[in-house]
Amino acid sequence: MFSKETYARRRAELKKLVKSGIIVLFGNNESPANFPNNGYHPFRQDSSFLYYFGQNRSGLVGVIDIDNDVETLIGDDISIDDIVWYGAVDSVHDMALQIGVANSAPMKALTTICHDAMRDKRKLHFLPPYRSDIKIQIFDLLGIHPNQQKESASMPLIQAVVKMRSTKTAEEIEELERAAAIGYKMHTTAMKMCRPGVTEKEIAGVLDGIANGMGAMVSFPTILSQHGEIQHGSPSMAKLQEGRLMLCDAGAETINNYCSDNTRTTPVSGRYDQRQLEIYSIVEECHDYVLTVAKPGVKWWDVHFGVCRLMTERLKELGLMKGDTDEAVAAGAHAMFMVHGLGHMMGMDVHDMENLDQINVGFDEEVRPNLEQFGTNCLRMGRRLEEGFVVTDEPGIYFIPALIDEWKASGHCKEFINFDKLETYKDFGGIRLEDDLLITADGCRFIGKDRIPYHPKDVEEFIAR
Ligand SMILES: [Mn+2]
Repeated sequence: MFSKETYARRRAELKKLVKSGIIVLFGNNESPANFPNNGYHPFRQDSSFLYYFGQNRSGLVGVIDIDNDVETLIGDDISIDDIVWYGAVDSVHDMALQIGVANSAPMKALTTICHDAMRDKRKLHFLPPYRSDIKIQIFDLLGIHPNQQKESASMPLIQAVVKMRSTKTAEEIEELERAAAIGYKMHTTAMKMCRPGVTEKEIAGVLDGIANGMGAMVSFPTILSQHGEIQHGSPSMAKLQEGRLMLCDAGAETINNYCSDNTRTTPVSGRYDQRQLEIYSIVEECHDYVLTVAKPGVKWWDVHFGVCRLMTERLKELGLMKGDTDEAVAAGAHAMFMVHGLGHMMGMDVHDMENLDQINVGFDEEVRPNLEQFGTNCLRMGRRLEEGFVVTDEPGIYFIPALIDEWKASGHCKEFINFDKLETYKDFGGIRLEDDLLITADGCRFIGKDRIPYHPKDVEEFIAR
C-alpha cells in the first residue's frame, strides 16, 4: 500500500474531474473455483478500487459523495466464525482510516445511499462491471439489468480514471521496477530451463512459483509454447524439441499489484539456426526501432505502422513479401506475419484498464481505432504518448499455417505475399520480443534495471551449457 496521503490526493483529483454526483467504486469479491470456500487464489482486488481506496480485501465498496464532500468505505466486519478460520483482520473503520477516509459503514448502508440518490435524482457514477456477482449487486441496488450496465456506466468517471491511471507517478514507477525485477527472474529461469525433453508446463509452473514467491502472482496466465504462432498458447505437457523455438510471454504482479510483461523466444537447441536468425533479427530490429521514436507527442499509431513498414521491408529482402511497402501496409498484408498490435498500456492491469474498454484507454478524439482491418483491429493503443505513460513494445513474426492456407486460397494480398516461399515456413512457429517502456520527458526507456538477454549472441551465451 502507498501512504494515505496518496489515496486522499487521488480521490481529491477524481472529485475535481468528475465534478458532481456520487461515485461508487466496487471492490471485488472472492471468486469460487469449484465451491464457495475454495476460491481462485490469490484474491485479486479491482484495480480502480485499489487505486483510490488501496485496501486489498474482498467485500468492500468505496463511495465518494462529491456534492457533500463525504467519503465512505463500506463493508461488513468479519465475524468470530471467520476469525477462527482466517485470523483477525482490521475493522472496516480502521481500514478507512489507513487510507484517509473519514467514514465507514456496513454493506446495508449502500442500499440506503443508492436509493436516496435515485429518489433525489442525483447522478450515480459507476465503472463498467466485469464480474457477474457485481453485476447482480448493481442490479439489486439500481435496478439496471446486467445487459444494460456497460452502457449505463459513467463516461465522466471512466474518462477521469483513464486520465489519472494513464500517467504513472514516481512511486508507481518504483512498483513497476519491482515487477520488472521479478519478471527478469522468471524469464532468465525459463531461458536456462529451456532444453530438449523438458515440458512446457514444467517451466511455466516454475515461473508461477517465482511470481507467487516474490510478489502477488503472475500478471496473466503464462504463455509458453513451442507453437509461438498460437498467440495465447497455453503451456502443454509437450516436451521441448531440438530445433524448435520456445516463446515465453510472462509477467509478474508485485504485492501492490503492479505488473510486468515481457516476451523472449529461446532456441531449444541452444543456438538459432540460419532461418530462425533471419526472422529473429527482423523482430529485434523492430523492437529496438521503437526505442528510437517513442516520445511524448508521438502517436503510438505511427510507431505501430513504422514497425509494420520496417518489418515489410525486411520480409521483402527475405523474399517472403513483395510489392510497394506503403501499399502492402495499407492493405494490411503485414498482418499475415504480425497479427497483433505493437503494444498496450500497462500498469496495475497488464492490459491497463482494459475493463474500461480499449477505445477509452488507447484512443481519443484524434486517433480512432480501425476495427475493420485484420491485424489493425487488434491494436489496443493509438493515441499520442505522454510523459509517464507505460506501454509495451512487442513486435512479433508468426507463421500460422491455417492463416497461410486461408489467404492463399482466397488470394488475399497475393500481390504482396510470396506464398510459394511462405509455404516452406509452416513448421517455423513464431517469434516475439517484448519489453515495457516508460515514456520520459524527451524520449523513453525500458523498465527494469537488468535487461533480459535478447540479442541473439547474448541469448546463446546466456543459455550456453
Ligand atoms: Mn503484452
